[in-house]
Amino acid sequence: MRLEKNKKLDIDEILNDLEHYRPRRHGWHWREKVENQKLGQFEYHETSKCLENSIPLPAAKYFEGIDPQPDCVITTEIASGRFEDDIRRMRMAAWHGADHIMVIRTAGQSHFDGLIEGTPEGIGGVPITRKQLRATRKALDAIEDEVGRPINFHSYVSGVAGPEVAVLFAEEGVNGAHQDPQYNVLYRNVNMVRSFVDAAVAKKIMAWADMAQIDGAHNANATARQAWKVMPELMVQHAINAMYSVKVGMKKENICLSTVPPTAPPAPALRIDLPYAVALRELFKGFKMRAQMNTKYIESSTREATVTHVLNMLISRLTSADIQSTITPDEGRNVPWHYFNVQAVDTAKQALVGMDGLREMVEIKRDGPLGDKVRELKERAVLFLEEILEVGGYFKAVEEGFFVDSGMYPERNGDGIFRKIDGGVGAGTVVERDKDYMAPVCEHFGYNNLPDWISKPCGLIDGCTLCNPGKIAYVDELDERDNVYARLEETKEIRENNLLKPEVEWFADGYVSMNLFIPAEERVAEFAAMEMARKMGLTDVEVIHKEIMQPAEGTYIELKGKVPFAIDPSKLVIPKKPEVMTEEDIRSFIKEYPVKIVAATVGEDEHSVGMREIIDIKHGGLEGFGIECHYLGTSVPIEKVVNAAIEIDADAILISTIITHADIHRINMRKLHELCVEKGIRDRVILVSGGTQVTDEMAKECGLDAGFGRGTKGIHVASFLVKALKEKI
Ligand code: Z98
Repeated sequence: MRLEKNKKLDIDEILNDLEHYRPRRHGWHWREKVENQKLGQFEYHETSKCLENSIPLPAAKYFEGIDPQPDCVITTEIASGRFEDDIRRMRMAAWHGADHIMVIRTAGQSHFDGLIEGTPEGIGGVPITRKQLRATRKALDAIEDEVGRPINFHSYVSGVAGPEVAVLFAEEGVNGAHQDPQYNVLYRNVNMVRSFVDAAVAKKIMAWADMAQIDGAHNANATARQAWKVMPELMVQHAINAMYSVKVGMKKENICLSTVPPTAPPAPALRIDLPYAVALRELFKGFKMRAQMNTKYIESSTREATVTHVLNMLISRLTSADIQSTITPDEGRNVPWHYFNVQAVDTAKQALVGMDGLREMVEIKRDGPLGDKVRELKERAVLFLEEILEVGGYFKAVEEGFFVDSGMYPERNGDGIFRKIDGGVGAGTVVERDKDYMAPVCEHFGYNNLPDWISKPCGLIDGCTLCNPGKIAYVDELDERDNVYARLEETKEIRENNLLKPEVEWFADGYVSMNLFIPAEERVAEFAAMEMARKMGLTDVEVIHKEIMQPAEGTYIELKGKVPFAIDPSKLVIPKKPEVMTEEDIRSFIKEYPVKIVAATVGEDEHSVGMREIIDIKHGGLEGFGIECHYLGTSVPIEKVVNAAIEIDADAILISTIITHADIHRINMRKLHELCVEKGIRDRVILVSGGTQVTDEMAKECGLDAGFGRGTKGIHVASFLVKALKEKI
């Protein structure tokens, strides 16, 4: 399957013959770092290979369109509840620079006790099924070809179905997963013995598939009442999962610590987070750092989240990050907007590239408070581990509530998470293998009573599903109502007739977001805003963010709601997009053919700002391109403008008319044209008019060559002049 840049992903093509689709590769892909990479006018020290197709940062237009890609993998989390919508968002994110796409549920993947099939719609995320994974991998295979960089596909190996999920992921070419038995124990109340046995099996399979593993330590940070108090515990959790994984046979470079800066402003964040980051990287040399973004203190403000994110990335650049994660507040407010995902990816790209080479100039000062804190944190973590040994090991420690306690170790407040060794989901399900236990599969953890002469266990059964993918049983939709075809049917009319509806979560859901400032106190503002939205015809109105500007003066509100209509784009009257030349092309023409213009606000019109902005160098006006501008002022009679043009032998006359009373703007435009004809210069001089009410059509009707309305910039006029002059040469 090949994608065409200007064509949408075709879901029918993805679903076609999915039964036989096989992932092209296994394993994780790290970005390929390029030393001293030269792009445009600059040299970069912490970037990787560029993409073949991408959307650069908005300011790239001032830098020859370059799109440097940081050296670390960049993550985005995408899970709208429907994979057919997720894949479109993945493509957009990939074009902006994401190469780690986590398909998650915001809650509950680990509550599934077995594998499910088909593609049921998820609540707050996508339920992981074979069909969903396969369709997504197929789309990602095409997307990675399009952007020119492998994309890591990722989800969770958790819950009591963890080992089955791991096999499924290995079969379907999933490249990374969260796997941490402690997560199940602490947050999902899976029995601890079961969770660790399952983890050994799952990790073994993940190691075969060369998947990257992310642990779950960050969840202690997000769950703890005061997130920075669990810093010593976070290190302990990392240590337990990391060593357990090494013992099972995972490569160190595939084991990623999910590390999160524990605080956020208004806390003095860096003073706490930076020593923690340094201590962690020293203790865990050789493992990979997945720099998770702080989620504990993100609420609904995208601005606040962005600042925290950038501070987090300052830490990544001052220390190290192999994977940089991005999260938007949308997970919390259940609005998986495409564009916020993309913006968060851009935030990461922008911040990391902006801080390129920082460590060559700035050094972390070890003597002083940072060094002391680093040492203290390590000591606390080591003492924590020693106490675990003293009480009889990890299981005992969990029984005694050692974890997610609100005290900073060794302080303990007795409010940690307590679990019993014989309690929780799946308790009592672990049994010792019989002496003659034998499993004819290759990647198998633990005791397996295979005869000595067998070199490949699955040879006994003509291959396991990892060695012989032909054996994988593909089950299509099981639910007659909840399946991808039924969902596509709902939007068929819109798709087939090429209609357009705004969307947020799913194709054609009709959702829009709106920003309002209401001059009232918070509660009144909230309800007034919702009423206003309903009066504007929105349904399902919900406030998604609010901020008090001043208790009495007013409140800023963001809300979402649905519009009931669709638009037929074939019925739109879309004026032709004016072609704008590049600044360089305009400048080089003018250098060769010097251009002079006369400009004025005409009639009895004292508005000077519009015309001045078009001319002045500061905001990209005509002067900046080397055009010689003779500005005559305001309220200038047409005769005077024409005479001035004759006097200096101008190439063009630019008039500005803001006042339209009694159609004076049209009268003046016509007069300009007629006077130029009368004086015999009309063939030689280009006539242009501008103003808030002016349109190109109107100006042409009045005999001029062009008209420019609202939003015009110097470059638009300069482009037009150069093109018109080229025709005359
Ligand atoms: C992240 N946004 O890390 P459910 N296993 C581990 C996890 O950390 C998680 C799950 C499973 C965060 C997401 N993490 C939080 C180690 C979740 C899956 O809700 O139990 O399915 O979570 O990127």
